[in-house]
Amino acid sequence: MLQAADSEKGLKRTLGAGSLIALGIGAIIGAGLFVRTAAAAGQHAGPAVTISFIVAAVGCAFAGLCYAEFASMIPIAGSAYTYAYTTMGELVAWIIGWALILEYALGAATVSIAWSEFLNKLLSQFNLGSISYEWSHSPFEKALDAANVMHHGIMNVPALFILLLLSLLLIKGTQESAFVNGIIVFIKVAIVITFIIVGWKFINPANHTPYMIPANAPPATLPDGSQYSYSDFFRHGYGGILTGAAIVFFAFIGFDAVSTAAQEAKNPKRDMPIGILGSLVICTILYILFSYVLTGVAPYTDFVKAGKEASVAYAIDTYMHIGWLGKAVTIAILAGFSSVILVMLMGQSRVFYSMANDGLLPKAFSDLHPKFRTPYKSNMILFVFVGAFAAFVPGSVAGDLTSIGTLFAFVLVSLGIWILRRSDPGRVRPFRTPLVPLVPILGMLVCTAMIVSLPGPTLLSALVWMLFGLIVYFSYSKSHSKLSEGVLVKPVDPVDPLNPK
Ligand code: ALA
Repeated sequence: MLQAADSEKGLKRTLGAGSLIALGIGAIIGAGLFVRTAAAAGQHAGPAVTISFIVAAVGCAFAGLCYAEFASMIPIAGSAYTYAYTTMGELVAWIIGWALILEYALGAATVSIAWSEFLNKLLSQFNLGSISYEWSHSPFEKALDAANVMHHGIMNVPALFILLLLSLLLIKGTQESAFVNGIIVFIKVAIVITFIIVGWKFINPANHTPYMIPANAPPATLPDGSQYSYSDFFRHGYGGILTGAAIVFFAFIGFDAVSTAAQEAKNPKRDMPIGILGSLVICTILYILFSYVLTGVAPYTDFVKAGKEASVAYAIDTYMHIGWLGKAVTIAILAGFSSVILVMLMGQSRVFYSMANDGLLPKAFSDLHPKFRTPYKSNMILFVFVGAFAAFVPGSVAGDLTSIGTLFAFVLVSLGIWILRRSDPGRVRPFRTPLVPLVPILGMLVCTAMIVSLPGPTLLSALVWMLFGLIVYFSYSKSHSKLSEGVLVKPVDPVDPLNPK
């Protein structure tokens, strides 16, 4: 990390504001929009999931401005881990790095589980049968089929399959993926806009009335036959909107990718905030319109029942009856998810790479392939780790953990900007977060509010994960740290398949 400063100085400044916005949009539209929106609407916010998107976007905007200051100040392309290491010391960096594992690794697992849902949908849309419930769900899920037979998940094989495929692609590090990624970004945005325009005519005003879930809403029957009650504070009204925000927050994850391109921006001072906020604003508008149409086409209660899986394709097939659109959406979503998984797996291996270079993780995480120059061992270890979650954990749990990890990193980054302004006021800051400390404080507040609104057991799992991280740090990383040994090694940068130099 410290050392990486030298090796990354050579990046060319080629990106203008428009390219930065496109980069952000490409990294963010995925399972958050196409899967988690329906879950948030069905279980917590109802049609008011549109407001959830605004709350999540506000949290992202505050944190995003803080990210931009770090990104412009520290002369390397990197993640929050790198910023923290340089400015707040090793322990905070470790904590952020450990939280980022939740963001990237579990984010990849969540999207691969969503990929599995849509693959099954595609097979049924083309009458090609389906992968059985048992082999496309985690052991923690069960559902009644049409014949009233109960099925229990065993393992999510399609999720594992797509992860394997993309891990192999990353190991090979083909530069063609940058081109393919560009096409996928275009398809993703096109399909969102098409759904909004075509779906608008199918909105049934009754589905939007009342707009927030009332406290006395009747319970819905889940696919496993049990009842889902809306009486809990976080399952109706404003509490529901807040939990909805924490869930759809997933849809914004990845916008910090823009900040990692700070060194390639032509004019970071002007273009970084435009890139970060521009992609956020455009996505927020698309997300609000999309979720407005989705909850207008189908009643929100459908999304806890039959339409729980592959919800967008379900709504089109069930209420709009436009066969071609359902199929086109499913294909586009499968392609779109693949690009998000790729970015997340790559982001994770980059974070591992930096941590291993600093000595905090074993060297295997930074070993490069002799021919492909990619961190292949790290990619393989990551596949096993992410694959275990994808195969055996429900998508909703993995998704919530991803949101917690990311929100937590946002809180620390916001705090870091505030601390650094006081501890090192004279430092050169090509981009300055406006209104410090107000913006960092608001960022911390909104993100913390979203964290605490997530389900208790998931919060507990995240806490256990973070404590486990501290044990690893104090029992291994601290004593192996290159910084503490005073050893600086100049690493060779791995190939970045999505951003070839
Ligand atoms: N924002 C990305 C998605 O929604 C992670 O899939």
